[in-house]
Amino acid sequence: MASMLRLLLLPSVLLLGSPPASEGSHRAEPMFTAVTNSVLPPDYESNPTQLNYGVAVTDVDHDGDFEIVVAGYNGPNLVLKYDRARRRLVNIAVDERGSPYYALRDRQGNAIGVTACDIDGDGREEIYFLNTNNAFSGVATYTDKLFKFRNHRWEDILSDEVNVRRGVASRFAGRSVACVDRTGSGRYSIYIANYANGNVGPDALIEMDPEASDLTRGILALNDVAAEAGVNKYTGGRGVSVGPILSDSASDIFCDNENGPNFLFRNRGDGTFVDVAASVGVDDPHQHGRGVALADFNRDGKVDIVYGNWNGPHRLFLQMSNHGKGRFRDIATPKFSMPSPVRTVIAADFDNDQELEVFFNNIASRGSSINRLFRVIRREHADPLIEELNPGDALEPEGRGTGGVVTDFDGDGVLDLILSHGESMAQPLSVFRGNQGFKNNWLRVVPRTRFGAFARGAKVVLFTRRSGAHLRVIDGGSGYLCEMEPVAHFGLGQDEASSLEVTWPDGRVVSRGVAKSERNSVLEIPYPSEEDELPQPVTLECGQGFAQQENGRCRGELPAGPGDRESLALQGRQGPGLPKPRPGRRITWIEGRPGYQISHVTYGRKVGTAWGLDNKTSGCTHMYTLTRTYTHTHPTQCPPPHTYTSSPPLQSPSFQAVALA
Ligand SMILES: [Ca+2]
Ligand SMILES: [Ca+2]
Ligand SMILES: [Ca+2]
Ligand SMILES: [Ca+2]
Repeated sequence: MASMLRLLLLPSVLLLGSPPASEGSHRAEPMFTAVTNSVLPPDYESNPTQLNYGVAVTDVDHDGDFEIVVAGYNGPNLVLKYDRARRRLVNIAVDERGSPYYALRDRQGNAIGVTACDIDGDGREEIYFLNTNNAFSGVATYTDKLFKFRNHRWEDILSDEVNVRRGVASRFAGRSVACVDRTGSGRYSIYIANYANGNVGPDALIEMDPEASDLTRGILALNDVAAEAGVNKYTGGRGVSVGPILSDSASDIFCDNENGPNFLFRNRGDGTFVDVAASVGVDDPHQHGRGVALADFNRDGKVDIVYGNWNGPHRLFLQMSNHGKGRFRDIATPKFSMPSPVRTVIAADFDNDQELEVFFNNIASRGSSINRLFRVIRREHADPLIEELNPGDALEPEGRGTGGVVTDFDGDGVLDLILSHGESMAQPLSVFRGNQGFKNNWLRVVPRTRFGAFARGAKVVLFTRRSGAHLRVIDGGSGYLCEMEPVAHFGLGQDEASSLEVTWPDGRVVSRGVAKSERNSVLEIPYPSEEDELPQPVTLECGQGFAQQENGRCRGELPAGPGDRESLALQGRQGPGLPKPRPGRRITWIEGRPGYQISHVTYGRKVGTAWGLDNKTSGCTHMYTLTRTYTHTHPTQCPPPHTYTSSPPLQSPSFQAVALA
């Protein structure tokens, strides 16, 4: 039946793409093949035909492999584990009270949003389900659930006496939930995009109160810190995504909302936030946001935002720099932006060709609505090229799409796609395998927190021999109601990785080379220990366009071109008696390494926004983040960060270090 449908529908898609003849065969080749019937056949236990919503990927049974957690709305939540021997996804949250996963089923809850992260620092991710029982907005009749593994099973800690007493469990109807390490502690808070009814149900931010918790007994006292963090706003909450969007390392939060402007909460660096959506141009006040994803589409080291608006124009916001101030510009083409009943949006490299795809999962609520797939191709000196692809079986014209995730559950290095359906019709989950790019190189990077959990919100930059620097953010919540696998998945085409750099939300950085023997593998990157703090920089091959800096890290080595170049006088030179930068003062001084001076700063291409310089006198590494305000930080035993404001503002500078004669 499904294949029949496919045959009937495929021609219309080909027309829809109407590619030039020269590229036709390439683009028309279907990206995905449905493998539901072999991997997850519809049945009562593992793939019930029910209303499902959000999907998250985490390691539920703590064996090192990911499971797929599905929010069941009118049925149980599911925990799908890949059985390698049988090549099947199997629900381990079985309907047996003795099962350690039994509570996760929570049949009573009308779950829609789900996310996972380590909130107590025991190295294992907790799982949060947002329930919306009997409410579209305002107050619901059943609380959310926050499950922790303790006493050899998963238990809801929101119903612990201490948290009932504190009244912390959200009873508000909400939508997405996401994880944010707002202070860089390695312990995560849960951001809850509620759907307010007037002044009932502001967005919430729930985290552990360490003072009142008893970690040895697994008793976590929880607080809603939304007010102190500055995010307790009232809106029609929809999509949420977390990562260092404007900040260099700290986690910012983007929310695309309904019936009101979006929020872009910039982390002030201390775990409190300020909404800058309007000033950077992503408030989109007249549209109704749904799925969202973060990615760097033009490989300039700045995080871009892609999201869908409900039956409104979909956005692909590239982050620009405008006189040192973050600014976003929508580069969506008419085809890409074409309004649709969109739910989840996923940005990933499905064919490992180095270029990111964007997948729009639409819900066929009033008549057919195909899912759509685009490739965003990076170009030198121009905006990325956006071309429409054929999603193949993932077209699902009659699919009531409500959620979706990517993860490589079978470990072949090609991302798999899982789609959930529901709302207006009970439908089973669908599972898709990629058809393309099996000969391409890839690398998967899994950074860990200091506690050993997945480092959601961390930034991973992969330097390559030929295609520059590729950036990924470890997902803490995206799509719509969903959370992707906690992996930086890089497709490399025929290129090879040379080195990588991980930046944690607290600003810690690890740079390391990537050996030839590590090609096509999964690299675990632990949080650096104190001894690793100031390692002897190893010699890295940074790849084309990049050079290793004195501090061992790869940075863009060439200015973008004469047109972008602007000399900025840096008249000072290291030595006693030179003036220190002062707040409000233009940079006229910068520390350099003995034997070197910074001759000038040029506006140019950059990978990160920080450049490091060693000061041999103080033994401190000074990081200069040259944006409108620039931060001067000392990672070890040095004075705390100071912030200066430059005037006129700087943007995207690159240093040229010149040896003194
Ligand atoms: Ca597992
Ligand atoms: Ca935990
Ligand atoms: Ca691709
Ligand atoms: Ca796979």
